[in-house]
Amino acid sequence: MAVERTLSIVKPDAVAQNNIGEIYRRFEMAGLQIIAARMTHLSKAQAESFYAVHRDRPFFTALVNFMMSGPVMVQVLEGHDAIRKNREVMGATNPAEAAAGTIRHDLAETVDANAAHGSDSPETAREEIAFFFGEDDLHSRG
Ligand code: IDP
Repeated sequence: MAVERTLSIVKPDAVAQNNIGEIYRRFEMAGLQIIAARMTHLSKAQAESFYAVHRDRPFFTALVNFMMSGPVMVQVLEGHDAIRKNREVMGATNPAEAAAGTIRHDLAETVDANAAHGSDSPETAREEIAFFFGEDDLHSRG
């Protein structure tokens, strides 16, 4: 499996609960390297644009409001099979359905506030990384 990069977000609920370090530890334990990271507070326009693919879904307004409700950590994770591996470490979208030991099972309670985001395909990963970072921000260590 190729070395991939994926965009990860520690969402406002997990930042508010002081879980940044716990989530970063889980990424690193899974063999994912953090090659870029920044704390930011999304504007409404940014949150709407980032989740534009969901704009016609019934939960879109709630999702946007939640994502702009507090600061988030955005990071690029790199590693073998990084996109799938990150989603495995995060667990299912709904914490109630997430496997024990995953971020969403252990650190989140509702599908609205589910602790973490991870890109779902190589194409999405490229777009989402470019949404937050330039090439010069990425510090790949091989
Ligand atoms: P993912 O984050 O696991 O990739 P997506 O289907 O891309 O899941 O949905 C994006 C985000 O929208 C989810 O992480 C979750 O916070 C929110 N979401 C998805 N489905 C629902 C729902 O049925 N109700 C409320 N929020 C939802």
